[in-house]
Amino acid sequence: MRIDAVDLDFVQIPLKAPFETSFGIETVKSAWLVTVTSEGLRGYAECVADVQPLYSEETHASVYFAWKNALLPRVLAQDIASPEVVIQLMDPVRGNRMAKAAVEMAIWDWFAKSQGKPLWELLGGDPSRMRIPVGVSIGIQPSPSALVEVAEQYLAQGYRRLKVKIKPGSDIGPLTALRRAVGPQAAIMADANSAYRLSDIDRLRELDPLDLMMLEQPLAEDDLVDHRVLAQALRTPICLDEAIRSDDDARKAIELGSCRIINVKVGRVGGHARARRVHDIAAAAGVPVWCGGMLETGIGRAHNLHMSTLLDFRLPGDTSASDRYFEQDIIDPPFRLNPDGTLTVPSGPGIGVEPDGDRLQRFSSHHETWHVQKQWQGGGVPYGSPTSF
Ligand code: OSB
Ligand code: MG
Repeated sequence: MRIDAVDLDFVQIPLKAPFETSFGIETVKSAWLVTVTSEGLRGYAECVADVQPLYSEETHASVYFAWKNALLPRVLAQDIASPEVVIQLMDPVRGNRMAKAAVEMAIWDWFAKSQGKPLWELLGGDPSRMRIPVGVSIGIQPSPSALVEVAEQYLAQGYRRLKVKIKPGSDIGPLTALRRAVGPQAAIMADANSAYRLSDIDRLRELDPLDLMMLEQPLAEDDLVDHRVLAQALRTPICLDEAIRSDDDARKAIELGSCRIINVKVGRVGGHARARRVHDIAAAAGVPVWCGGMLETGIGRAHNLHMSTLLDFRLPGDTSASDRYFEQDIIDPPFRLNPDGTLTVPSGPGIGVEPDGDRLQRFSSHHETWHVQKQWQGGGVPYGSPTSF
């Protein structure tokens, strides 16, 4: 396939409730939606970069810059034989994995549609996994009792595990209250988003009696070495999120013993092909993975669900239902939680969902189309001048 046009939509959707992490508080989900068009078919993806470089270095502005100046010039006007080659075309560009992933994922959707198959089939998912067990990620709450109240509502809805955001000063207390309230059987885990240092080891050891499923990314976002030390000192399994940026990181983290579980985010590792490699490496080592989330709209969520059909996604993901995040999703119908705490993988061609026209209009504050100039022969930028941003 050759891409005829790329559409970018910048969407902003209010969150139902503020989401607080060790980085700060989010009240609105904002994202670039990317649409690739070729031969009359459209492929959709969502970029998981955020306004500020807090979770990762990438931002809405940096991905725009990377697409315009480095990535799309390498992809547009190429004859793309398979979705697997897309990441290779972009390989000379360092980093910018979220920007790369969005382009690659839109092209995966396009290829699946062109074959009339759901994306999970192209990714090599398992037909037995059409209902994905899901958990919910709960932001830092104002008090332990507020956490218990929110958590009990999610359990009543059927969510299969509770992930609690923690930071120094809001950790042992709320988690202890939660464990007491929901009992020993409930699956609870914590995510620190790099808020601790190895010198906090005694504090983190106090988590062990709480029987958490895992502690996600307690230490620095680029660290595998201190995580190894911590992993050996704690009974609670360590799961890495931020620190796994590639399949090589996954291999090293497993070899070192820096984690016993991996959170796979397709955007964080540069797209589906790389996420699948992270999955394969973990599977070969007997390390379970689960699908993380970045408060995605239905477009990114659909991609995550298709990825979650691979067999080593053995633990509930952060791929919660649309109404966990938004009054209105960008897709209609939204993703709904099945009573058994699962989300159903869409069965139509490609990701099986698309942005609803009216909602896109409501939530999009900026739109531009980049047309590929067919005469482009290399050198320069192979698309028409985008409007300024
Ligand atoms: O660390 O997993 C994280 C959201 C934004 C950025 C980072 C993270 C998260 C979440 C939310 O935990 C997961 C979700 O429900 O999408
Ligand atoms: Mg995380």
